[in-house]
Amino acid sequence: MILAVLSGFVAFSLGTASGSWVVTAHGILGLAVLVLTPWKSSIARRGFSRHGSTRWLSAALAVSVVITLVSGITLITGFLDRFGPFTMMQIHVGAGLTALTLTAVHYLQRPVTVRATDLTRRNAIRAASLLGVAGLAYVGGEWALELAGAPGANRRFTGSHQIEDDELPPATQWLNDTVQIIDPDTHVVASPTGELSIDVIDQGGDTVRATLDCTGGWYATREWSGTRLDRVLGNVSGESVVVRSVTGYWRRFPLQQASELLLATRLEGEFLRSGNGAPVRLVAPDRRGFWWVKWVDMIEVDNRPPWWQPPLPMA
Ligand SMILES: Nc1nc2c(c(=O)[nH]1)N[C@H]1C(S)=C(S)[C@@H](COP(=O)(O)O)O[C@H]1N2
Ligand SMILES: [Mo]
Repeated sequence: MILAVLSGFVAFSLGTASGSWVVTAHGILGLAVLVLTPWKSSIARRGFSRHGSTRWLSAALAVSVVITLVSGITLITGFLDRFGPFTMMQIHVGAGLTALTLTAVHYLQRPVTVRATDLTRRNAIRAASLLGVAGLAYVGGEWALELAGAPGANRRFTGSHQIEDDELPPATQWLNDTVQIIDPDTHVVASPTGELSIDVIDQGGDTVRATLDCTGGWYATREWSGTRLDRVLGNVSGESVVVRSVTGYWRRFPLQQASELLLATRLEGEFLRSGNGAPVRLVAPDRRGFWWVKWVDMIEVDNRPPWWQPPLPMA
């Protein structure tokens, strides 16, 4: 289960197809937890009648594991993207993290000591067959989705479903940022080469086709245009570049990657809408949506390493 959470975290941060095996591994580990459920629940039923004080904790753990599994499977099938105010991915991640926390508490209350005799050949074979069964279930599931024509059958390797070509990417905030309404005529972006007007960025003549893939579970491949980031940096030296939003939201990138990043003023040739980051947003190909800083107002280069930031945005 710990492995399932770890692989889930990696899958969440992932943007390139080379790491898609992590997502597959996450699916197989999740199914392994599912295969173990009937067996574990009979142990739990006995435990439940014996220990009065920690029963509710165990019950909450069981509920969060079930919600994690059900939402995970729902994500894969793609039949339902939301439940109430939450996206299915938010439910899956939230329940998964709750299950992890409750497992830690459960373990502290009833520690299980691993004995040398547990590491037998027999148990190794058991673990291998468990993963085998889960792997077969995964492959079988993929086939079933294909046959049933489920929306989940053509999801991206990240698990995200596609936004229709004629629709704008849905205005999406990371935690509690709010859409900014900014006057493009007076807005400037502070950069190492001075203050840049939106007009100048708009006339950069650079265009990229890139996939915006939100951890919320959707993606959209679109054409973005504006000015490549390296062009506005001149020959400044340093280790990393920070791209900041008027809201305070920011992300740090390796300076050598500046030529792959785009300051975009347009989406499919049209000026951006406020919800999508107007008048200027970052386009970060092969990175998950949370790297695509909207409403950019500042670009700074310094000597800190690129990893000098929270792994996921904090604001
Ligand atoms: N300033 C700022 N930029 C942001 C965000 C945010 O909350 N604030 N959300 C990010 C996330 S999580 C995603 S998926 C994309 C969504 O882009 P869109 O709203 O154009 O679809 O913007 C990113 N850029
Ligand atoms: Mo996102």
